[in-house]
Amino acid sequence: MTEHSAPTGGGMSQHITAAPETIPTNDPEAPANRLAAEAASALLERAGVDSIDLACTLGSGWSQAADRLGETVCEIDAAEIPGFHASAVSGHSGTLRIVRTGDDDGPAHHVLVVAARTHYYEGRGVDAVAHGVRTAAAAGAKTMVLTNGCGGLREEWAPGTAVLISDHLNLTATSSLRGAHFVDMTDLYSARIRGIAHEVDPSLPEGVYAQFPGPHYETPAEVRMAGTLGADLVGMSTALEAIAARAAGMEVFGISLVTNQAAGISPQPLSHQEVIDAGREAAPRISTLLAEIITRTVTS
Ligand code: 8IG
Repeated sequence: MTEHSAPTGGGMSQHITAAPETIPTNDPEAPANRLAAEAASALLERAGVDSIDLACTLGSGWSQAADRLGETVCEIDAAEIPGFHASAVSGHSGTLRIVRTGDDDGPAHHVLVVAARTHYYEGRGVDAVAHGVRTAAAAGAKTMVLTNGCGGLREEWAPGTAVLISDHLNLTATSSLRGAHFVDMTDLYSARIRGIAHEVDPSLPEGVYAQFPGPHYETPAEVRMAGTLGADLVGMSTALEAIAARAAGMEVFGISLVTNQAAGISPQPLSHQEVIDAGREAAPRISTLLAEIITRTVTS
């Protein structure tokens, strides 16, 4: 139990005892923040670095990007770091990697590559979903890069199209924050880093990403609803992580790989195999793209 000072009517301080899971997420003593601090220490110690500059979570289709970022300082089985779990989904490897990147002549920069995402649909709760982001922040990352594979609502976006996330709709009916932790979400997805991405590839489209809880895909009616609400992309990650990243003070960049057209957009049914295949086909191209965006961001 953690002691909290609560103001009373008379201006006196009264000690109340809060159940750990009710401590607001802006309190460093919240279990989620303590666990993230522990994970960050373990990670930095294993890597032998003082801090990281940027972290990137790899979603479906993006796993090759880590190899193009620079020299691997260390790669760790995620299950060996507090709070991380072996990944449940095929196509997700379950590792944490520290990579040294940047110009040969300039200072070294360190990137944490999280290939161990916990999805909301795994049922471990929102703190598990946000753990990678909070660990990155605790390890010093100023920037959080979130990638995913998702369904596209625009017919012109063939599977294999990369789309910059300009904003999101959180349709999970929950938050990664708790308590009186009110955080501004205006400009959540950094216009500055989207600008860097457009320097790398001016043709990159932008879109609004809707996070559904999953694990089922949407019905065609739900996809039409999402489109009416303003979504261009539908998926099962990213929004809750972006919220936690912004709350931790990080600059956020999101990029989606359209691995399939969302239900009802094309006449074909969705399949997990289609997702894997689209990712494999797009991997070399999008990995190079992401590595270039990250390298420029971390050195800018
Ligand atoms: I990959 O069509 C992938 N993830 N919700 N809908 C949702 N998540 C997805 C989809 C999709 N494709």
